[in-house]
Amino acid sequence: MSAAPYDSPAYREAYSRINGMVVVGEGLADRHFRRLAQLLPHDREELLRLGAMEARHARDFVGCGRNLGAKADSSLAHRLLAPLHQQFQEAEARGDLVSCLVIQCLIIECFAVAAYRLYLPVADPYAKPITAAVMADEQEHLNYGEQWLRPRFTAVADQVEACAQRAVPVALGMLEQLRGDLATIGIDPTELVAEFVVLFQESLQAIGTDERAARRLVNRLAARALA
Ligand code: PL3
Ligand code: FE2
Ligand code: FE2
Repeated sequence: MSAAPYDSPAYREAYSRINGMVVVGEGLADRHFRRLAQLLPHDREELLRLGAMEARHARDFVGCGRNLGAKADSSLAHRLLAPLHQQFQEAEARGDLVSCLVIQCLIIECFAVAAYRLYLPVADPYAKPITAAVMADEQEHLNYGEQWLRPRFTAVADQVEACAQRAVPVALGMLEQLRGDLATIGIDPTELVAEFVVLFQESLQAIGTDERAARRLVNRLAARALA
């Protein structure tokens, strides 16, 4: 997919909205990890460290926008990310730690890895190394969630599935509103959904879901976004 040139007004405008999504999403991830640090005192230090990485990602991506002369447009981002954040808060309020972990460490992190993977080949020379470094961090965040859930799989399987049913459509719904802007910066939105599906299925399998069940679940949840 061919992107508009980095220095064109069209690119800059689309970038400010996508960059807003990324910066607000990273800030939210920071808050979620700090909540998780409270909920899991045993892993407090590690979770605070992961949160601090998210805060740095937010700052680094602000720099990417600044480098292109694009100011992050966060109003759309706040609106689009609110439902997912709300699901996290509701889960926390009812003491559903498993859903908190699934929302942040599996769904949001799979989404981030998928997005940055597709952005990497079309990123400008300033953003490219930053994106590559961030991607490696996100993988670590994903791994944290997988490692927590895997040994407890039998006990948490139903909660994981119920959470995915609610949160994955909301996560993919955000992309609907970004399709045009993604295309303008060179990311095929349908490919992004497909990449997310692959990663999320892998995550479900990594925690113990059998392959057939994981494939059926993700395909069902992504059917609308892929149509
Ligand atoms: C987890 O660490 C952070 C979650 C961030 C959410 C990312 C939203 C991505 C939307 C599509 C962005 C394409 C990538 C462009 C990068 C400037
Ligand atoms: Fe991040
Ligand atoms: Fe992350």
